[in-house]
Amino acid sequence: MSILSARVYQYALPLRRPLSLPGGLISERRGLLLCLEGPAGVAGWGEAAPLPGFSKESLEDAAAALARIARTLHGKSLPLSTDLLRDHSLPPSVSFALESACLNLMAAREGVPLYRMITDFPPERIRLNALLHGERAEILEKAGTLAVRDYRAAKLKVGGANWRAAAEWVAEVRAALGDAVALRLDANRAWELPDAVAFARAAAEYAIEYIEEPLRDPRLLPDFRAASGMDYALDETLQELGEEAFAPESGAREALEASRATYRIIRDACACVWKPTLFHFPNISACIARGGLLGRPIIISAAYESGVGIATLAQYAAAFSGPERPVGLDTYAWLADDILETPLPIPSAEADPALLAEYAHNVMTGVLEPL
Ligand code: OSB
Ligand code: MG
Repeated sequence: MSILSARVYQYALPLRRPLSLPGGLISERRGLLLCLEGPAGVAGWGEAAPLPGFSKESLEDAAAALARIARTLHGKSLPLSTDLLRDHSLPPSVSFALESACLNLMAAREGVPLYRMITDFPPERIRLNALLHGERAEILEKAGTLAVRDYRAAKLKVGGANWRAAAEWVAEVRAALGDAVALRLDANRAWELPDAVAFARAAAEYAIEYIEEPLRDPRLLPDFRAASGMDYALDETLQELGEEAFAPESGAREALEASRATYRIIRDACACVWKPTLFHFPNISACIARGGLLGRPIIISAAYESGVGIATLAQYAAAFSGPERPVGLDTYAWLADDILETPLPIPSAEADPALLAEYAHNVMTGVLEPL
């Protein structure tokens, strides 16, 4: 199938409340959409929404790169050659937009959801974790509702100068959650090893599933696990790994043997949190689908994308995380509006990826600004 047209749009969506990011407070989410059109009017959408403070590229960088690659796509046939993509050395958000627009177009043409382009294994639903982020009182109130809403996991941000205060906060949230909901933590690399270990020992009685990125220095993650007994997951560290870590298992083992430290960091991780908007390169999906990252479990996660991006991430979640492992799509709840005719049925404890794919076909192009 050939690409007949490639259009780029810009959106700005209000947030329910200002979001505090490393780069400052934002009150609206801005991003870019790529719409590829094939024969007989079938369309495939992809989203590039760099997150200030987390993405290396700015929105302006992404817009320039997306517009540039879009101009080369007319008449190209799908699947695109990886060489073409590498030649353009696209920023991660744009690489994700392009991959997902192409996969969405191929899927639309076959009348199936995107995840069928990656896997034959068809989960009818995915599970979502609840994100506990915001004011203290709100977090406790939300935590108290999750068990009856059938959530299986919640994710809480921890960190800060005082590990004792962090452990007390975890105790309070665990009390509000009850015992039925798994509790995941994220320290965004807040601590030196001794404080992280002290925290983990104090928090152990609150049944922590894992903590994302406890350490300022990720090379010490295996030591953290050995000393504290707490499982850790990789997030920021993934973005710093070489591409050899993503190659399928056998090749990766050899390549990684050369760097034993990296091999241990991945091997000892209980999961890898993958946010395609923040971290992506051509062919990464195929590499991971074939067992890259030493086959560690993948938790697909969002970065405050619009409904187009979130519905796509639900497809990736179906393909990479499977039906039982809760994934991180709850950032959608922070948007006060969407560019879809019908907003996605999120927040919720579970979702049907095929249904979300259908919702995401109906983009309100009238509210978008052509680039
Ligand atoms: O630190 O994991 C993070 C979103 C944007 C940027 C960074 C992070 C996040 C999330 C996503 O926490 C939500 C989730 O993983 O459940
Ligand atoms: Mg994280």
